[in-house]
Amino acid sequence: MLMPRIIPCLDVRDGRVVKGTRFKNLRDTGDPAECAARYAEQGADELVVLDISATLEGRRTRLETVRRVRAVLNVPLCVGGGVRGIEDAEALLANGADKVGINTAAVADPTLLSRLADRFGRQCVVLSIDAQRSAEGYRVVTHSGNQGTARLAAEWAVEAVGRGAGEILLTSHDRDGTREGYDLDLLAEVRAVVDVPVIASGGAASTAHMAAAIAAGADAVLAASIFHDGDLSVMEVKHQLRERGVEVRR
Ligand code: 0VR
Repeated sequence: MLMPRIIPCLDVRDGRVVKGTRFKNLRDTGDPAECAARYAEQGADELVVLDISATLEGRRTRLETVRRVRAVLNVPLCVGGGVRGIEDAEALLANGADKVGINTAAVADPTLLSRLADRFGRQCVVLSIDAQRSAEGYRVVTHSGNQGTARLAAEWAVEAVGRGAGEILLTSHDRDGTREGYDLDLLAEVRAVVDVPVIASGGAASTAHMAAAIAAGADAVLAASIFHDGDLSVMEVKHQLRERGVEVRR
């Protein structure tokens, strides 16, 4: 059994780290490279940078942000947000990303996943699923949470892994930024149907939340708010998880 990874997430808009709730009301929380260096120092096992730039200019600075974060990071780096195809993925990987997160473009054209896996290896291909609870179940949402789809999270995860996704970044849109804890039902549903690593995301506010997600089958736990707001350091999270009997990397 691999040790679970603790993954801080930098939501970056136009070159600045931002944080909101349910993808709205975004506030500036710092410089990406400074945040990355702090988390690496604290013992993060991996870092996710999610580019949610609204402007073309912001998307142009994305590669500069990746280069600056890469320069200070000594752990794997996954970059997502606005990745539309092979060229975008290649540019990110060439500038220091180890993995690329894809959401909207993969829902629009699922064959993109197999083309990415064939070209770069499936370990580089992270399918990002943003899911919203609905009467029919957990519905996949795209376009930064602004677009509902007919896809249900678990069945989309199965299809995507079959097409080459090597990992699933599973974000509860309902829990994002709320500090209410991960959506464990969503996690259990996806965990039950795929055998690739699953990263729990959205809602973390305590080590108890993280331990619960790990117990529900998460291979990694991602958090943004609690790290950016300084509630907990990665080091404190790891110490508290060890006290709970969860073995994590030193
Ligand atoms: P926390 O609840 O703060 O730990 O959030 C973790 C995770 O939900 C966020 O880092 C990130 O996935 C939110 N995503 C998006 C977004 C935030 C704002 C705008 C767009 C998006 O497209 O994923």
